[in-house]
Order: sequence, then structure tokens, then C-alpha cells
Amino acid sequence: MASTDDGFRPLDEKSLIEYIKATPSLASKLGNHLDDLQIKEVGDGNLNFVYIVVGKSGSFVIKQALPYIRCIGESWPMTKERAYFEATALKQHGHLCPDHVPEVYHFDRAMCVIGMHYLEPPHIILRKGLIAGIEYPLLAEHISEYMARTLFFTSLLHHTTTEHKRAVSEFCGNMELCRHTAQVVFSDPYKVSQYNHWTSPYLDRDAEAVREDNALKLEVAELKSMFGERAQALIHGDLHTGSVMVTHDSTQVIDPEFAYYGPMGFDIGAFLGNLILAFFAQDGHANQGNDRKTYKDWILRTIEDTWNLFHKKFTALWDENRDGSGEAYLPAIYNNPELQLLVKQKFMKDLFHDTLGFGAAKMIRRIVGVAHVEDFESITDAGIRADCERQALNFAKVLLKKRREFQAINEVVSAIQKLQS
Ligand code: ADP
Ligand code: SR1
Ligand code: MG
Repeated sequence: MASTDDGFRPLDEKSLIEYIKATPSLASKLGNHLDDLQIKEVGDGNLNFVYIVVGKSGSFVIKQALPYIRCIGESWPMTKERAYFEATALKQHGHLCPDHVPEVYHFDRAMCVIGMHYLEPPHIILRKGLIAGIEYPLLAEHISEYMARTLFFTSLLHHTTTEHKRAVSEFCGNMELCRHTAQVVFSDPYKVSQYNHWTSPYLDRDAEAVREDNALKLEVAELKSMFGERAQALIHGDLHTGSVMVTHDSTQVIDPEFAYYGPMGFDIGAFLGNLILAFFAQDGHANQGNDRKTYKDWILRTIEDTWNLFHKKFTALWDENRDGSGEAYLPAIYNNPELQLLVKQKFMKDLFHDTLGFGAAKMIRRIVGVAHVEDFESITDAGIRADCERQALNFAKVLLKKRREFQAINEVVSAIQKLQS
């Protein structure tokens, strides 16, 4: 792809060297030692190109958006402006939660290039760690901190109405990515669609059943409308386990190119739904040396701890900021402890049910929609893979339809455990 009038040109491992030499903010990160740079393209995500740049005196990661979806090809165009929203969200979320978001060093809007902190090995993508059966003892603590801080401080619980509307309008510009998500999460799995696929022929009947399930469609319509209409907080927009990099004691959230002001439950649900997918994939990774039973218990504990810690931290932020600038619940109206408690309980109950609904919808799309997850794709025996996927799909359908019957996260965990006994 050649340069275009707007100053954009796709980089490769060679041309990136010239780009770095011409960009002082990047060159200085390498101590201006620009000989013998090691540059490697490592993008294993679905959309973009990612280069790791290592020099004698420094390193960084370069991410470039091209005007199409990488895993499909040029036949599925996608605005490269997404890089602007990713850089903006990284900076805003990074400001609110610096311990869990990589620092942005450089952003070039014309080139759709982000330069950011290189999360060095042993950091790996969480999804890969879950497939390998690795426990991360601080994961729930860290991710709940990230979600509580980013969601609370970008909501009307903290913002004035004017601040909130201004921020919402800025991220409305990310409409093409929102439209994409609405299509691949809330529409395509429920109809015949060009790119849908599943483990065929095993799941042919299951995919058809999703397309014929009126009760499911009724619930999905409600979630789709919330996704399109509810500007509750600046959400990451794609917070699956492939968007988190981890070590034993570090948790870093990357890749917020789908960020916009949307429902908080979409982020929390994405994370928990992907942990549930990881849980149901474990039987496909079990072998004679490791039945994965202990690991499955750890995943369930992490699901429970993540929600419970999120609940604790989010409500603590609410209490600490009660007399702050947030205009959602004015102290002049919600002025007694009993009413304050009622308001908080209702907010958290609704958020819990949104979380379960969105989490379930995100599970379904990964089994019968366009983009699947490595948790299942790496199970080579198609029959075993299909059994794991069917269990996950059936659970997701129940969760989506009956989400309001669950009062606490331990009830969700018990429902998963019952399926295994
Ligand atoms: P996409 O937008 O295509 O999904 P990602 O942001 O998920 O791209 O990045 C793709 C891959 O690049 C990740 O899976 C990870 O291996 C690597 N990567 C991305 N950002 C970093 C980073 N800051 N440090 C180290 N590796 C990274
Ligand atoms: C073709 S769909 C690609 C998917 O990858 C990203 O992670 C988003 O979830 C998107 O829907
Ligand atoms: Mg990604």
C-alpha cells in the first residue's frame, strides 16, 4: 500500500527505522543510539500491526492501524482513525490507573502510529497464560482496580454534566468501531451472516438453535440498545483476555481501540465472560499429567474475586467522592444514609445484571460468530473442542436469559459448578 494524500503510509520493519530516526520523541527513548536496532512485527491480535523495537539504551512498542481488519484482509475496511481513539483512551485510562496501563510515548495521527511502553517478557497475553494453566494470584486485585478506577472516574458519579457530555461527544467519533461491535456481537450470531463460523458439523444444530431462539433474541435486543444508547462511562470496549498482559505480579491492559462512552457492564462482562470461556476450554487442554481440576477452581475463584473486589472498590470510590463534582446523585437530594445505601444497592444490582448479560453475549459471539478465541481454537480434536464449546454456549444462553435471577456472583459460579457434576 503506497502513501496517501493524508500523510499516511504503512510501515514495515525496514521503513520503521527511518520513521524512528525522523521522530525525536522515539529516538530519545532509545538514547539516540539508533544503530543495530532490533525490530520485530509481533501482531497476533485481529486488527493491527505491532512492532517491538529494542536498542542498546531503550525499547518501545509501535502499533499502527491500517484501513482494514488484519485477520480478514482488505475486503473488510475499517477506519484507521481508530488509532486516535486508542491513544486517547490509553492516555486517559493511564492517567486514572497508571499501574495497569502502558505509558504512551508518541502518537502520530496522520500515520495512525502509537509508540508505547514495551511490556517485556515474562509479560504474556493473559489468554495464553490461561491456556497454559498458569495461575496469576494478583489478577483479580489488579483488574478490579483498573475497572473500578477507569469506570468510576469517567462516569457521572465523578463528572459534572458538562464534562461528561463533552467527553461523550469526543468519543462519539469512534462510531465505526462501535458499529462494528454492534454487528459482530449483537447481530451476526443471531442470523445467517457471511463470516459466521463454528465447529462444523458438530455445532451446526447449536448455531441454528441460536438463530431460532426468540427468547434469546428478545434479551439481546435489550443489550444492543443499551450498548448503542447508554453513555455511562469511558469503557475499554474490547476487554477480553487477549487485551491483558500479565506476569506473576503485573497486570497491564492494552488495546482500547474500541473505547467509547458506553455501559460499564460491557467491560466487566467481557472480562468475566472470557474467563468463563477459559474455564470451559480447560477440559480440552487436560491430559494424563494434569486434569486441570485445580486450575478450573482457580478460574472460578478469580471470577468471584474480580466481581467482589470490583464491587468493593467501586463503592468505596463512590463513598470517598460523595461530596465531589459528580452530578448523578446530588447530595441535596440523596442526603440521608438510608437513601444513599438504597441508591448504591440499586446501581450495583443493575450493573451486575448488565455484566452477566454482556458477558454472555460476548461468549456466544466467540462460538458462532466471526472471531473465535484461542482457548477453543487450540484444542485440535474437533469433537472435544465442540463439546467444550457447546457447554459454554449452553451456559451463556441460560446466563443471558436468566441473568436477573442471579443475586450474587457466587450463584453464577455455583451454576457453572453444577454443570460439571
Ligand atoms: P490488535 O489491536 O490487533 O488486537 P493488540 O494491541 O492486541 O493488537 O496487540 C497485538 C499483540 O502485540 C499482543 O497480543 C501482544 O503480544 C503485542 N503487544 C501489544 N502491545 C504491547 C506492549 N505494549 N508490549 C508488549 N507487547 C505488546
Ligand atoms: C472481525 S472481528 C475482530 C474482533 O477482534 C477484536 O478483538 C474485536 O473483538 C473484534 O470484534
Ligand atoms: Mg487485541
